[in-house]
Amino acid sequence: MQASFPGVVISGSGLFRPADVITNDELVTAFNAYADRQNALHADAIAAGTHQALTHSSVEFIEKASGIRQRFVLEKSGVLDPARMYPRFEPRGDDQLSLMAEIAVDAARQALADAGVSGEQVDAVICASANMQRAYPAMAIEIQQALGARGFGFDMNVACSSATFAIEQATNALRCGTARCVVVVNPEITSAHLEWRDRDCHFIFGDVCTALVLQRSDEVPSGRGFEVLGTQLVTQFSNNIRNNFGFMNRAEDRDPKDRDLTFYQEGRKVFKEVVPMAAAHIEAHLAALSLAPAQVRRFWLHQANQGMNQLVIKKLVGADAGSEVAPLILDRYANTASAGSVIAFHEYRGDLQAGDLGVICSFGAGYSIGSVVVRKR
Ligand code: CO8
Repeated sequence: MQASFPGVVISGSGLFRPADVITNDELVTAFNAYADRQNALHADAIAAGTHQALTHSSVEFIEKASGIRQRFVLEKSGVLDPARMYPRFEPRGDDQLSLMAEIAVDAARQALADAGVSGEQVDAVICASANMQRAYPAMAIEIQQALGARGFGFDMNVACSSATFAIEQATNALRCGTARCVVVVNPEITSAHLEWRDRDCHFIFGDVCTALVLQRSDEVPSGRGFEVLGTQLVTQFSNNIRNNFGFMNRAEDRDPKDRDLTFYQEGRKVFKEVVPMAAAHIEAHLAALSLAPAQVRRFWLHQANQGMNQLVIKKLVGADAGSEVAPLILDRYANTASAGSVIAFHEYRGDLQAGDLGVICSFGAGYSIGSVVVRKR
């Protein structure tokens, strides 16, 4: 006898967006002031050829190479201070809600309201993000308590693909009956692990938190939400996006300011290698569901680089990134790691009609690619 699994529906979404915005102009002005200060500080060594001078950043380069025009951050004054170049956060006591949990709870409450579900109905919380504020206890358990949820919570990190990988974990839990209502949150405080002093990457990231509610389809009123038709994940090891920060650093007598203890990448290699992988992945996932890319009304793609999305969507359906087939949000938000494709879903899902198909797809460090095929109910 074949087992029958319940269907799964994404029944709500939420987005926390910080109040602070950094425009490219502000970012480049701060970086160039930092570069000038460093060059003045090392003027003798630069003249002697033993120290490399820093080169100015440029708004034109950033917009042409990435499509990013601004980013939201939790705290901009520290980032824009040429004597500091990273955000300024007040430490909080163990008895206070941590910052990462705070933004996750905000997004989660919005998603629960959107789904028409209360905190007590939630029985699993997955906190999926490219970086966690602390080692333990799990962020998800703090968020679970703040929401008044039951059941269990756990953290997971697959960098930019954390959200889609979490959607698969939530879907499996709902299908297997180990949960009935799952909240997936993606709090991304990228400003704290981005190297703002490196002009190759200082423009790339922004802070946000997204949240999704997933439920068994028989518990969601018909006509509401998006049915999950399938999820597909793949990983392939690469050193081209990396951050070596971790609990071993102290034992290795590392300088906390070492360059490899924040985000670094071979951006051009990532671009070239990930684009064909992502397009082939989506095509194969759709084929496994007996669907063709042309049948899909909307692709909510990972938001790292406008040119990457342009190549992926051209390969799949011949459309343009930024069109209604593949909306772009990275011009306003920059790369928000795992949250990018979920922001696109959150902001560009209201016009879909019953039966319309969509694909949420992330790609990034690992390498990791995750796709979720959905149908509007
Ligand atoms: N201003 C002016 N010039 C610059 C700047 C700048 N800011 N930066 C670089 N240049 C110069 C370079 O030095 C180079 O000069 P030259 O030709 O003389 O050597 C020239 O401009 C061209 O540089 P690139 O070849 O590097 O430029 P690209 O056209 O490749 O664009 C990008 C660079 C935008 C980085 C592009 O390669 C890209 O977007 N690649 C994909 C990156 C990507 O998707 N990465 C995914 C990372 S996200 C992820 O997986 C999650 C990680 C966890 C989150 C971390 C949060 C902190």
